[in-house]
Amino acid sequence: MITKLTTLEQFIIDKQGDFPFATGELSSLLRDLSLAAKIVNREVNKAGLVDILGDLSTCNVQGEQQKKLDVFANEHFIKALSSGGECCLVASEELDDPIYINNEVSKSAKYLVCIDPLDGSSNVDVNVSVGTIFSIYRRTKSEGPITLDEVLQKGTEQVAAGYFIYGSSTMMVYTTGKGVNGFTLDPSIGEFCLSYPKMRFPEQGRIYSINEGNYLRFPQSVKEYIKYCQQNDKDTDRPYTSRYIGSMVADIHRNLLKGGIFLYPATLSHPKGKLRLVYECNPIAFIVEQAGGIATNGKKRILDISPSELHQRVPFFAGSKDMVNKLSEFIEKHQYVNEFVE
Ligand code: AMP
Ligand code: P6P
Repeated sequence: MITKLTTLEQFIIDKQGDFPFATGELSSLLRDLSLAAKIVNREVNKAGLVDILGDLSTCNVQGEQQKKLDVFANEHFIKALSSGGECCLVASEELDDPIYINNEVSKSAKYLVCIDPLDGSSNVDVNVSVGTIFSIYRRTKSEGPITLDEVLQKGTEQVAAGYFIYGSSTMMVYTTGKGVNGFTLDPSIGEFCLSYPKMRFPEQGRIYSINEGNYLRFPQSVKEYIKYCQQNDKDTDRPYTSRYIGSMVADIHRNLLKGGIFLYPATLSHPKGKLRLVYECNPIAFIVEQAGGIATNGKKRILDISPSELHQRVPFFAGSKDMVNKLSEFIEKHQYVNEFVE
């Protein structure tokens, strides 16, 4: 039960206090992200009312038709990060190449940000929750202009990661490696307020999230796991419940609160998996692990994968420890072979 109002601002400053030598750069970067999210939230909440729906003629690097809100979100996060001065590079799902922020202040900044500005954006038009996913790394070089190889760091190197979810309420959920905390935006004061301190997966999960429309194209191990979830077994409280929103942030957020597993395997149409390692899976994996869960590509811990390119895709299984461990039993039994799984 929360009895005291703690704003995100107060929380960030309090946590900075745990690092006596901190300059405040990370705190400022987290604030820049929360500001951009408030601006995006304002537009998402009235998407049906203004001419912001509909498709742009352009396509993003994924070859997906860009919705105006995708572009709007991308622009505003880049603007906030560029003007904040604490980040020297932004890598975005919406852009082929990273943005190198060369203004006087930013070019010597020690952080870089990888972001999916509006994940699940195809759901905006049907009023379903969407989200922003972000990941913060330190530069690996202490001088000279930042280079692309500094973006391709393992997920274990993340300084911070989190998501904003624009749903029935707007929340920020993030970690800096010392647990996961959730903040709900109070529109009446324009502040994110601590609403879910120390978030942890419930011990037992019984929700599985997967697009079963791809069933015929799943590896045998995943097919058998789905059948396991559907079997009657009182002792293990099965059948489980199937819930799939189609916005990973929303599915992960629900599973984090209620317990569950999210699965996006490699399929025939996406032989490397669909989800992106650098700005979708790594930040979510950091959150999941910090909340007591597991995140894997079926054979390897997501955070241990060395990215080979910025828009690399991976198979992604993440959630409650007991459920991911059970899936792994099926994967081991079938030696889940996928040439793209390291
Ligand atoms: P800074 O000098 O502000 O970049 O902070 C140096 C390091 O201290 C960061 O990379 C974090 O590891 C930690 N730190 C600083 N501020 C915070 C904060 N507000 N929350 C969590 N960790 C922080
Ligand atoms: P499918 C949204 O496009 C996204 O990247 C994730 O947010 C979501 O979990 C997944 O793709 C949905 O993909 O193929 O099930 O529509």
